[in-house]
Parts: sequence; structure tokens; C-alpha cells
Amino acid sequence: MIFEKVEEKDVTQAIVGEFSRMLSEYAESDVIIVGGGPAGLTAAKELASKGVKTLIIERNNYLGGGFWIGGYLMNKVTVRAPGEKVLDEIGVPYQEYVKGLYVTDGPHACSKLIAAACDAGARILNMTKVDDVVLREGNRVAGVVINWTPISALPREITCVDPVSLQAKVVIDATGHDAEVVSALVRRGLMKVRGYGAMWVERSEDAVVEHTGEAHPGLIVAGMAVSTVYGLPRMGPTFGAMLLSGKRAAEVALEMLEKE
Ligand code: 48H
Repeated sequence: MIFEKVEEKDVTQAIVGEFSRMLSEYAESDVIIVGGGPAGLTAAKELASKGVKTLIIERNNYLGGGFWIGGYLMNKVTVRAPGEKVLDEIGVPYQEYVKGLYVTDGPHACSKLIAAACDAGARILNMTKVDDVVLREGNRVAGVVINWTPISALPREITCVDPVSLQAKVVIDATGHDAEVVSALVRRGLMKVRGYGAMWVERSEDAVVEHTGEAHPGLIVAGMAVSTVYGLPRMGPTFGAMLLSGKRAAEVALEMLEKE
């Protein structure tokens, strides 16, 4: 026999026991990041590396969002300076294509960013969709309402499956174009969203980083969700602003946690 003797129940108990322990522990997190794309992963890496109890919630089975593919179904990812500094931090090689524009392999960059967030200590709930928010006094966002992703794909008549909630001191909406956490506030008339603007690479990325921050009490927006909320131009398949917006979101979250 090559392998250790282990029974089926041991395998089941290992999965159920460890998952339940993690979910129970992170039912009260410091920061919940909704969306595991480049902005959410960068924020998670920064926060977890500073000892912040950080949970990423991702509706897909896989993390990475749009960072696997650079655009047009081609897996070369571009980053404008100074975004390549994040690639340096996570150890991803790249080439300068024209001055200030770097190109790297999407799968390499994306897998390293995921690994960096995990290595830093961020926890991940995948196949989990955020459907709503928890609100407290002054309509401060105090957590998120989650359900298994497949629940939303089932016919309505058989989906009376109530969700559960997780509490957090700070929530980051890093859900990309749809700004899904913000949308839960828009549905209640608590926020307005302008929708992202037309493509203008040169203007877009500075604006995203500059607008990254607390958009509603308890809620930070990061990445493409920032463009959606503030009506900023889109940048197409170039990712420097997603990485630096993630970093900025982490800085703002740390400031908010310090004030707690
Ligand atoms: C749980 C959710 C939910 C939900 C969505 O789209 P992303 O890659 O987002 P960013 O902002 O990190 O990066 C945007 C970039 O990929 C991009 O598309 C660019 C730069 N476009 C420019 C342009 O001009 O179009 O990742 C968001 C993640 C995804 O993994 C989603 O599955 C996840 O969020 N997500 N997770 N609950 N309700 N909604």
C-alpha cells in the first residue's frame, strides 16, 4: 500500500469540520471583500498581510475575475506604470512593450496574485454569492447576506432557501462592472450609481484610484465598481488601476478599522 489507511467518513469529516470551523470563525470578520478579481485580491493580500481578519467572497468556483484574460480572449495582460510594482511584489515577470506599458501572462499573474492573498492569510468563500447587505444605525453597512451560488440558478418555485449573514467592520465592493453590493443600497434608495463611461484609457485609471474609498458608511468601493459608481471612463483590458485601487481600498479600510 502506498497511501495511509483512511476511511470515507474521515474524508467527509475533514471537509465538513474544517469548512464549518472556518465559516463560524469568519461569521464575524474585520473586512469582507466581495469579489475575488484583481482589485479584491490585491486588497485582501494587503489587509491579511497586516494581520487583518479578511474574508473574500466569490460567486464563481475560481478566483481571479477578469485577470486571467487580458482582453479579446487573449491571455496577455497589460499594466500601465506604476502598476507593475504589484507584479514585482508578487514575483511575476513582464516586458515593457512601449514606455510605461507592461505586458505579462494572465495565468501567471492571476495565479500568483491568488497565491499572494492566500499566503498572506486571507480566507475564501467561493461558490458564494452576496445578495444583500446587513445595515445598522445610520444605514451603516455592517455585513453581507450570502447564499450558495447555485441557489440563484434554480427555478424560483423550489428556491425558498433562506440565506445566512456574515458581519464585518468594513465591507469592500470589488465585484467589477456590476457593483453588486452598491446595487443592494441602490435598490433601497440609499445610493445612486452613474454607470461606467466610455473608453478613455488615459483618463480612466488615475480617476479609479483617486475615487477608491468609502462610498457609503461602512462600504468601500474598489476596482471597476468605482467606475460604475462614479461614471468614470472605462480602461479596457489594462489592469494597473485594478491593482492600485485594491491597494488604496486596503489603506482606507485600515484607517476605518483604526477609528473603530
Ligand atoms: C460574489 C461576485 C458577485 C457577488 C461579482 O470583474 P472583476 O475582475 O473586477 P475588478 O474590479 O477586480 O477588475 C475589473 C477587470 O477585470 C475588468 O473587467 C476591467 C479592467 N475592465 C475594463 C473595461 O473597460 O471593461 O472581478 C469581480 C469578481 C468576479 O470574480 C465576480 O465573479 C465576483 O467579483 N462577483 N462575487 N458575490 N454578488 N458579483
